[in-house]
Amino acid sequence: MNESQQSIEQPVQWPTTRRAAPEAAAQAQGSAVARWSVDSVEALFALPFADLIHRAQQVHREHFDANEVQLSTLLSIKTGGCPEDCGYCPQSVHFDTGVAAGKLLDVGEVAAAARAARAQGASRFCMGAAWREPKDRDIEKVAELVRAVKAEGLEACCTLGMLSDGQAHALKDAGLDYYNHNLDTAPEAYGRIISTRTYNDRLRTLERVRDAGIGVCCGGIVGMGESRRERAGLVAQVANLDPYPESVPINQLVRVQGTPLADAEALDPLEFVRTIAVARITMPRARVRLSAGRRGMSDAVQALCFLAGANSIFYGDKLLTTGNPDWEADQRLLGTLGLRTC
Ligand code: SAM
Ligand code: DTB
Ligand code: SF4
Repeated sequence: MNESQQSIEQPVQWPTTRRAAPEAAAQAQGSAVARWSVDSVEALFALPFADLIHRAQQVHREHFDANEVQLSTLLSIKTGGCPEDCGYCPQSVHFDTGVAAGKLLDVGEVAAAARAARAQGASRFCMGAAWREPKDRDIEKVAELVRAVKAEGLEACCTLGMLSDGQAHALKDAGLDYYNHNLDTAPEAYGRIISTRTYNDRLRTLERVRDAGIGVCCGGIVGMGESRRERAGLVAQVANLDPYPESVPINQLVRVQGTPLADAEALDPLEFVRTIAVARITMPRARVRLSAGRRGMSDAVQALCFLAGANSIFYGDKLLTTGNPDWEADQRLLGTLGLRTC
């Protein structure tokens, strides 16, 4: 066995407190928790493709039925006009993308969308808002939406930006099952993509969500011009959250005209598949979600993602503001692959 294989087999033991935030790690009191070094994650990326997929398959089958895929439907409940400057996002007020700012949807509209999603087979309904951080009065309204989604028999997920402790608890009290808050890229790449908040802001919200007892959904975007080492850095950050998230969305950048990343070089599809495999290996029990970017992927690439351990998709013809394969196309693909849904 060579050196890089050894580092893969034994993720480093890193003294840390329960939290993965750098400042928490710096105050480590000694409890040893397995952590993935960036080197060990990068070594996974560098495996021969067949070995990487085989390893991911083994981990996947140990923890899940490999023929089952979970379906989450997205709805933008408050679109556009966001004060943040995330370089990938069509909803930022800083970029001219043609996305108009809208108001928060009312409970009737959301309940109808949730009912339709359930009728099409989705089990989770994720509501996204283009906010940096909600106001307390927004949380009261979103709590009502969460209750409506739950009443339709779906798991409820929200992604609303940064939260205070009180807001996280209020969402938990309303019955929220999951909160999506992505780290998006490696810490060292963050400043190239976003200037209006820090990585630690993100980590703090994730901690508040966890502490409130809400399931954590956290992943990132690849194809933003990052290096492979930076992709490994993102996966290591997410995998080292303690505990790691229940859901891990891996998005391929949707290049939107008007955003600074509109002309980013396209990522090699096999590198996307590798990212899925590495996420599966480092987070064995997580739902790894093949997320944005599926419209640009062939059925063959999506099939490879499922082989690499993806076991969830965003399902429905729209993501937040951009397109997604329609229900019929996905039903066909899942049928062709013999995948059952849950
Ligand atoms: N405003 C909240 C926030 O940023 O957390 C919630 C909504 S935001 C649109 C949710 C996530 O969508 C982002 O964290 C990012 O990972 C993803 N996203 C946004 N634009 C994207 C794009 N063009 N391609 C891929 N993923 C994108
Ligand atoms: C996630 O990781 N991806 C979703 C969801 N969480 C909120 C959002 C993708 C957005 C793609 C661009 C758009 O449609 O606006
Ligand atoms: Fe705003 Fe979220 Fe888009 Fe960033 S990703 S601009 S925070 S909506």
